Amino acid sequence: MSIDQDVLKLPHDQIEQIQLDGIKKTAVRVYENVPFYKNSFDEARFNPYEINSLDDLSKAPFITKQDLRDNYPYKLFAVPMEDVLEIHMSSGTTGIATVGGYTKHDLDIWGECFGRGVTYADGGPKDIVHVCYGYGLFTGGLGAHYGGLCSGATTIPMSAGNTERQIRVLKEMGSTIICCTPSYAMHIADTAIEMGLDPAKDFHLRAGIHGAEPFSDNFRADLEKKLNYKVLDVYGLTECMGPGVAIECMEQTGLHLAEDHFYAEIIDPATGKNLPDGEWGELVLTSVDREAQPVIRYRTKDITRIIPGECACGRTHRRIDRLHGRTDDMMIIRGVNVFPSQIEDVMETFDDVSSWYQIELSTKNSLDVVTLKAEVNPGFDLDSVASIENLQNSIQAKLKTALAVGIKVKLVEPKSIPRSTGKAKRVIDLRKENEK
Ligand code: DLL
Repeated sequence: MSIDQDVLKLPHDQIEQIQLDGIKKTAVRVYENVPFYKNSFDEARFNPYEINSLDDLSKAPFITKQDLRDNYPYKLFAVPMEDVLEIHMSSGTTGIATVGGYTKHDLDIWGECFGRGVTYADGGPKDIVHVCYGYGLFTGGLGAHYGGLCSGATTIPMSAGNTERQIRVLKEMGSTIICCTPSYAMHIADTAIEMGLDPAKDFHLRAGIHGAEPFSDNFRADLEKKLNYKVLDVYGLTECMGPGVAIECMEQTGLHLAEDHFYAEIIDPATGKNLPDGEWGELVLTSVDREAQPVIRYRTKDITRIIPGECACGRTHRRIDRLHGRTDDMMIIRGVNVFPSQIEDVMETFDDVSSWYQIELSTKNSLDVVTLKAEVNPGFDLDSVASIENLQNSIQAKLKTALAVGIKVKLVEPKSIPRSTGKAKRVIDLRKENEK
């Protein structure tokens, strides 16, 4: 496999033709091979033999995570099991895990999609790609691994964890592109600094391909400064392949969808109706050519928008905006809808507060209580009660004005919030436990 750069610059009507041709075949294939689709298309009176334009797809019913769970483990496979070469699974922390199956073709496409990200970072055979997403059922490690190989780069399968060894390898083996969650990249940088190194000089990184969790522009700027490299955001999900569905280029103005493999719609999550380009809503994805487990109109619950217009890099595949959260991240606090990213936006306006935070939801006297634990930056005097109270009160007041809801702020010492080698846990919901 190698990365075809021409397909990334095709006129958009040709990309749409690839999408239409692929989806026509895929919709018929799932209808004929997967009982779930036969039933759901019939129920919605959607005829897969009559797709004549991409707009016709909006008549198809959605598929949700619950449908994937209900069909656990293999009932959504559209090929015989002997054609399935690999299986991945989502973590299943909020219920039954969801499964993803891949044929040889699906693995090739996956490698190509993530490998595009390596080339977006101007990377290729001369690069050393250091993969410290977790290997295993999580799609991060192997997805980035296949991408590294497909781009022709030397690929180091570090997996996540053992941070001191990551640092030694980064320093001694000349890794130029690092792939891991943004929070783990920050943890690696901070640990290196604590070890007396200057990762901006001692590492040889040019780029990081970071994703699997939201991260703010400030967090990105901080990372870029500490590691002296450029951060490209990568999006993906187990249900639709894994990382590489969309990746940023060096312009950092949104993530190019791999439009020859995925058709994206943005819908209003409340009504399910399609929204025009530019408007924020829920991302819905359809597989163009996945074999083992294609999805038709998968509701991702991720909130983004299609960025109108073309990217300055000249690639024609449309871009989605950086994700600000998921419809199910939304907390309803005393009737007010609040997203963690809104809290983060307020916190970022305070210089003494770092980007490590955790939101704790609890119940007291049947009322929701939200406590924001935020680490102060090293150097802030936590021994001075007056200065802590002052800062806590100012953050609380600003949150109240911005969100119209009372949030208790508790400033904590640097490094007191647990670090993760994978996705950072930003919200801890204790409300069910409090009810017991
Ligand atoms: O997180 C796949 C992945 C691995 C993506 C490595 C990027 C890099 P899941 O564990 O199934 O798969 O979680 C998918 O993570 O629906 C989003 O809510 C969130 N997510 C993924 N990428 C981003 C991102 C992997 N770049 C879920 N920004 C998705 C924000 C992201 N959230």
